Amino acid sequence: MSEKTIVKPKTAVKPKTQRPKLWKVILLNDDYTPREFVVQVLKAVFRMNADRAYHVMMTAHRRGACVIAVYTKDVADTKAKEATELGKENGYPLYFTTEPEE
Ligand code: TYC
Repeated sequence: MSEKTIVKPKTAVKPKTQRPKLWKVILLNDDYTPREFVVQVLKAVFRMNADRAYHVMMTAHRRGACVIAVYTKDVADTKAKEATELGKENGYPLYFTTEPEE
């Protein structure tokens, strides 16, 4: 038997931390929902302050859509549904959608 020991080179193993993919919640503009109502929904469902809610609402109003925040898929879906539902209950076509981040 050989006395030689085979030394395997140690390769540094990068620890892989699995981050869940995040989903964007997007606010879509429409012609009917009152601006103030959109602001109220943004404050209530997405915990925004008045200034931020107004800014986000105006961005969607001018550009047609605005990314509101990113969450895990479950949270994004739930919040988008809840916010859309609030509009519906009040007779408005206000719509929130979700989309995966790149
Ligand atoms: N465009 C609406 C209006 O002029 C206001 C509005 C803004 C509606 C943003 C939806 O996502 C929206 N009353």
